Amino acid sequence: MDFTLSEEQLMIKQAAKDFAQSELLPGVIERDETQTFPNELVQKMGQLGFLGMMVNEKYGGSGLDTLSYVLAMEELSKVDASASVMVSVNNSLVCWGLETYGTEAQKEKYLTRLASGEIIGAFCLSEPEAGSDATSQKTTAIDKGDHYILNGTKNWITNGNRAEVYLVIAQTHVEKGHHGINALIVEKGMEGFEIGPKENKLGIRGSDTHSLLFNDVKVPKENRIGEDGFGFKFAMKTLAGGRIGIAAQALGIAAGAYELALQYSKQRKAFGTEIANHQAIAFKLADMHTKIQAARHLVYQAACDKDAKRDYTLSGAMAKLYASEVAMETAIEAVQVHGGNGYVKDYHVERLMRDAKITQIYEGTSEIQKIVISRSILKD
Ligand code: COS
Repeated sequence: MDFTLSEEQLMIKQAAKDFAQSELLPGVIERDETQTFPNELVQKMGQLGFLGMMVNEKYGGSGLDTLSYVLAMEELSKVDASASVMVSVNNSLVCWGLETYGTEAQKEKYLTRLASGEIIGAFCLSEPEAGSDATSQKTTAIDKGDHYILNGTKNWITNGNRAEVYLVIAQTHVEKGHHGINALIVEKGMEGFEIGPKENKLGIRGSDTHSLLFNDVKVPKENRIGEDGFGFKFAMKTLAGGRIGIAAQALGIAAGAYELALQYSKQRKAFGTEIANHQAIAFKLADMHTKIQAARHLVYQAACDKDAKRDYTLSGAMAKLYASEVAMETAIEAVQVHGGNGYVKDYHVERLMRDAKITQIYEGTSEIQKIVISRSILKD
């Protein structure tokens, strides 16, 4: 594969890098500590087109390819994974799902505002008892003719409070199992829709994660995405692309940690020389660099598969599985290279280490990726 980037792709990568350095880096430690992320920063990401990167321009998006999106995700994630998860969920799960499967009316009403970043969306599949086992949906959407009545609880929802539009997966026909599940567009403020307390998380602490409670929420039928019973397929297809975004986030966290370790190792002296001159450190850097490049190829491959309209379920799962392992490993080693300084917040690597962990968990744990990969290679 030739991953030579076009001029446009290089410009996007540079724009994301500049934005990360000038706007995200200042205050990233405080945002992590206080678990906050100012609206102005979200608005700026919207103005720069980061929130609807792959959406067609006619719906207010930037009309870019997946590889450009991945490049931007990588650069943003090097500095602030809380910002990049917002970007990933809005782009891959919410906008892509609506653009691909929504009706024209749904796109006009919701997609245009989501793609421009005027509002943010959330994707609501996980429940207290349905994370990896996603078919076991307890949230119900009972068909009442021209509307559904939605009841249940969703857990660990990214953009939980910030979002205005929520894509909610719920069971309509229990007897049909996963073929009876629907995806509904729920708006903030609908009667009976409550946002639970914010989760106090290990990492990506600037991103707001909440549980959501639905108590007899009346959702119009025109808010259903796709045919009756399409909801589980919708979730699976959407997540297959979402995993490319999270793989790119993991890649960015790994690359960010590596760059900090490299820089530090050329400055810090021990035993009369820069620590990079000690083979113990140089070999760590060599391992990091090699694994990151391997992860990058997997991530770019998955993005290129999506752009070329090839099946990307397998390549996306492999990219997420590997890149998230590399992120965790690299961030731990970057802390080690920094020694005592790595353990304090000012040097950023401890935050990257905490942020890395979630990439092995959300949008399908590493174990789920192995199910997807093994089923794919065994089915032929
Ligand atoms: N694209 C389209 N359809 C898919 C699909 C994909 N990538 N993956 C699964 N499906 C379909 C299957 O084809 C099947 O439909 P049919 O019965 O019509 O053939 C249906 O989904 C159920 O699939 P399966 O029988 O394989 O279900 P399982 O419960 O055995 O496992 C996994 C499905 C494990 C792959 C799924 O539950 C999963 O991805 N879980 C993780 C969910 C997740 O990522 N949670 C995190 C929440 S988002 S932060």
